[in-house]
Amino acid sequence: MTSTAQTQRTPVTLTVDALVVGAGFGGMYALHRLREMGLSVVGVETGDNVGGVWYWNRYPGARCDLMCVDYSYGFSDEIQQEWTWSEQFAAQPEILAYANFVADKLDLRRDYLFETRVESAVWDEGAGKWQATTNRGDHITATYCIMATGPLSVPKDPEFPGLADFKGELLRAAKWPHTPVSFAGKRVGLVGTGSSGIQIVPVVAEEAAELHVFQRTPSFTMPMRNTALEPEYVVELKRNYQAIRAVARASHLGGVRPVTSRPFFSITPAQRKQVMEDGWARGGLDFLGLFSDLLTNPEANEHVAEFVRGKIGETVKDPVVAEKLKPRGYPIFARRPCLDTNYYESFNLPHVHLQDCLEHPIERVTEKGILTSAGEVELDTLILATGYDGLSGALMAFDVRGRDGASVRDKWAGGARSYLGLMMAGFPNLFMVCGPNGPAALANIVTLDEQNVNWICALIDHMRASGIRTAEPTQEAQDDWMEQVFALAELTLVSKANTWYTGTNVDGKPRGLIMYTGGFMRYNEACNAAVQSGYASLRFGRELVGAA
Ligand code: N01
Repeated sequence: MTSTAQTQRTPVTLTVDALVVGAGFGGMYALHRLREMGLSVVGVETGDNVGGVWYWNRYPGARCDLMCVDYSYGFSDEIQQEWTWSEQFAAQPEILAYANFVADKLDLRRDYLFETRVESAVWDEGAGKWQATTNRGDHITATYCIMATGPLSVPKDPEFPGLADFKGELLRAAKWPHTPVSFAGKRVGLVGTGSSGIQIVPVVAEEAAELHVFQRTPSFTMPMRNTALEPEYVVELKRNYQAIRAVARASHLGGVRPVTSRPFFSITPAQRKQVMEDGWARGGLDFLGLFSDLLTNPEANEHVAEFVRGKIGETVKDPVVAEKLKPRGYPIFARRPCLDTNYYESFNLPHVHLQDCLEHPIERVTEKGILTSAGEVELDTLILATGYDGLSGALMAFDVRGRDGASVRDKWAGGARSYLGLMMAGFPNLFMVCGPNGPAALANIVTLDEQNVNWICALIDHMRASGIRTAEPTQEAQDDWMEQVFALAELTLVSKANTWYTGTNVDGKPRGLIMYTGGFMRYNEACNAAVQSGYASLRFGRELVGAA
């Protein structure tokens, strides 16, 4: 749902050096870099403006749970000096304003076709180019195709039937209306208690007459303890940006979050408790960096999980509700860590009701509300925060065909496979930004976007300087990379939970952790090694197929 009716325009036929799909942080930077290199570029974006996930996700409470100092571009000192963040963790309107500020500054919009969705991208062997079509009837021929389609851009509706029957207001966190929504005096239902649902609950609870939170799997969430940025802090931040970015680029997570080399059992129980109390009191994602073996040692993980369960018990007054909110049966942080402001506290309000879908599963949506095995809950408004077909969903949502007409949908039917999360065997000159099998959601995405785009641009630069028409990874190189991805996945507890990380949230999707879990720094080293080897893992083509 966009803010305005779709703008009328006539279809265009374009021949460009590069097509960039998406105007999120990755796509915006890709378009800028490629243009700086002297290439003709066109960007295509479904929304009517830039911002990607921050354009669509306008739900109440939407806020980045990474610190702005990490979740912002570092490629331009001018941009980081001119832009001033107001809070440690910015809210969606401020992040969207930032995306627009960058787009203005770099004059990005003139090369975007907005309100336009790419429907197919097909490799034309004879021309050695990509042929793309859009839902507006456009035809784009491009030498390079950059898929900056985002790891979370295909929302997922729940499986239970009856959504179309609901006579009240139906809202989706992932595609929130651009006009204000009022909950005053309303009976509101919310399905989903991942990062989105956890942000929505406290804000809607402030206004709604009744709020029913339909929870299937409880998530672990920690206090964000967001603060306004003091002017003195901002001055220091701006003075030190270059050093901060350098630390982020050389870190495990692509950010400046504290990390430690201290294993859980290396200190006494009393010390561990104190470390966790201090981390909890500081808030933010500091807690994740308290122990080095949190995601590799199940016993250590369980101790930390129990500490957090204890905090839930201390916060939620009704012991029955507290018990239902305590996550069990999967390692803490194997699902994406959430940060909240007053999530658990909301359940102390008399008009906020936890509906336990494990005990009483949702059977269907009715005209009046939601029917569970315990009965019907009548609602005026129903909010779905039921997640996404993550990582691979975006590239499988439209028709992408490489050599011999092979489609990404077929190639990835058994699970997404790629080389460095950047390229695919059999898909020449097609690049992914933040693609599956890279660190994706396990690293700070803006640092990763910049690193990916820089790698892609360096390769394109090399190709143009050397008269190379096509580049693609060899099947062996891709298989080697995937072996590394799978071997590392075996070592981490992250693969042990049912989440969008492992694809289990989508019916029929093969289970598997399709993210590189070796950390951003090691990933970056692997990408650099590929360049230093003279791109030995890539097959280069200099002639057009069939050319004399
Ligand atoms: O989605 P999710 P999300 N009946 O998949 C439930 C990013 N993000 O939009 O777990 C009942 O985490 C489902 O239950 P279960 C972030 O990377 C970032 O919240 O399948 N419930 C789950 O509780 C995050 O990881 C920010 O049992 C059903 C929920 O829906 C990613 O987006 C903010 C159901 C989906 O949770 C996705 O988060 C927000 C059903 N039939 C999001 N079907 C930042 O701050 C699904 N559910 C940067």
